[in-house]
Amino acid sequence: EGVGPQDYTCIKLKVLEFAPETQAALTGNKEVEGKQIFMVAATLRPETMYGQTNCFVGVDIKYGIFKTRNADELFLMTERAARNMAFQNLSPSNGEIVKVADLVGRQLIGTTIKAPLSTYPKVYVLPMDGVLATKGTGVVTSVPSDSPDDFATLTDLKKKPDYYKINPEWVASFDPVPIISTPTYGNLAAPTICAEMKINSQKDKAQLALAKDAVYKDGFYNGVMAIGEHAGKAVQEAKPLIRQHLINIGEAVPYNE
Ligand code: A2H
Repeated sequence: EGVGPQDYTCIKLKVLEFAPETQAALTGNKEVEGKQIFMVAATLRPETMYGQTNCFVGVDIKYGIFKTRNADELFLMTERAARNMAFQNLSPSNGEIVKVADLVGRQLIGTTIKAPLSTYPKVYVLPMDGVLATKGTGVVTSVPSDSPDDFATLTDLKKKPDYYKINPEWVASFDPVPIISTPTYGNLAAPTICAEMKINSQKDKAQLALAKDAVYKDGFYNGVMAIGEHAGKAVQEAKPLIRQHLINIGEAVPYNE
């Protein structure tokens, strides 16, 4: 990271229902009532969105709900991301940031969202240790089929729901979905490489960094879509098409930092 500008796709994860205490805290907030709230996740792999099983936040990270250029829509993300977006034509006016609520990641755990293209109609917001407040939006959408970090974290949560203070039902039926196939890692690249490298937890950071690199490169250069409108096409070809489609239908926005 930090080598140069990064072209992200920000995926709009529509909030269906906040965790109960958070819903209570937001009730009566006139700026929030009647608005559609989106948790906004920055990704480098828009073509993997079919495989979303959940979304990750950092429990101690501070988030805000911000006005956007669309009066009916609010974005939930870090203030740092809101500041960047304010100079990318995504806020009410150039350079303007309007925050309507403050939240901390812990309050978001258990919130349900609608993740664009996901085969699961409703997924949960869950905790991840490694979410950085200083990258993207501080919200990470989880694709455990193709991201070793996401797979290792989801596996931790399934093994130790009490330790991570989550309801086991929020993870139990959410298995990785085969979405991309490669000759080296088959159609579940992240679970395959985690097994091969004996990665047992999100805490295996050095191993995960190597796995992430290997799967990312292999998926990009050798991957073929196994699901969706572009099934059978190379990932390299499908990636910009899926990205543009999500932007066209209003479910994603381009974002740079
Ligand atoms: B990627 P780069 Cl399937 N903290 O999206 C930690 N990680 C973050 C983050 C944050 N604040 N914001 C974004 N990310 C993750 C999908 C994906 C991603 C797949 C495979 C690999 C992969 C689903 N998660 O990233 O440091 C997001 O996860 C491997 C590079 O800017 C985002 O893309 O290069 C990626 O890290 C951005 O990482």
